[in-house]
Amino acid sequence: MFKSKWRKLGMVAGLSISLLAAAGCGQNDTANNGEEDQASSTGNVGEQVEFTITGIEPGAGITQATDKALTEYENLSGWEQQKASTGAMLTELGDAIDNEEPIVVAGWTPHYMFAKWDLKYLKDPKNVYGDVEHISTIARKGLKEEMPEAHTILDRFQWEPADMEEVMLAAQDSSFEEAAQQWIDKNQDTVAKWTEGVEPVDGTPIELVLTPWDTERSSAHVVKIVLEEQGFDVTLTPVDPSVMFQAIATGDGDASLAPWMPATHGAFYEKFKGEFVDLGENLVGAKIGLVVPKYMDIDSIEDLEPAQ
Ligand code: PBE
Repeated sequence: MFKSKWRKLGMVAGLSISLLAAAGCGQNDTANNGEEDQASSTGNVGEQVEFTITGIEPGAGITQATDKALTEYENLSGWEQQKASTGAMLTELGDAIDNEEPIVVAGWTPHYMFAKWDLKYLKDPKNVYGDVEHISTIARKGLKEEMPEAHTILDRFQWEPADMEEVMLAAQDSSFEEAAQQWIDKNQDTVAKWTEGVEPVDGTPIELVLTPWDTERSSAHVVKIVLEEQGFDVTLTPVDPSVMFQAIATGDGDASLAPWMPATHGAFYEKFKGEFVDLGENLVGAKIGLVVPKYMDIDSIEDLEPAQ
């Protein structure tokens, strides 16, 4: 509602609000199709989105990166990040797209948002959001010695963004348990490579710590089933990224497949560096950044206008 007010103000820049009201503008959205198209491609995007970036959960790495972008980009002076939840961000993005309105969100890949809608990353000349990310596997100190079977499987676990997307997509219509099982059934050869020569165990408990996003639900559920088939009793514990590193550093959790590196969780990684073991990448080709619908006529974060 506020956004459409700003859209109209952007469209008819120069007219006063009272004149707008007198002219009855904004009363009938559907009669304004031509002008709306114009509003999508011209005008002050900052005003149209109320100088607000639609972010996600306060504890996310991308939320930290966006706070950093707000200080590093001079042209974002006076902008704010709205922090709520991934669900709320996706709802707002979907609503904006239904109405062909401008919106700037904190987005990432892999995610179905890019399959569902025509979106683009804004260029990030100051490289606040980093470049290509990888997702790492980390383990608590001592895991290798105490649970060598689990350690071997965790160390070998590696897949492609397309695999992760397949599980994420299938889980939309079922559950992560079912989607992960389906993926495993279809990829027996890959799974066999992860478990080759590993001795079965008898109910050894193991706790995997993950972060609360679908990317990590996918990897955690796949590895959970693989470890269970090997005889482990697996617990999955979702926490914020900062707590994930802390849990592995203190030994409260055994391992995590969830750190996005080097940019997204780099600050947490550095904070706990030396207190956990890095088993290397489990996926290459992730990305975070500011994302807009393709119909918006901007290409770079630097194309956003300051609030003053
Ligand atoms: N994400 C998805 C998370 C990591 C995985 C990009 C939203 C974040 O911490 O930003």
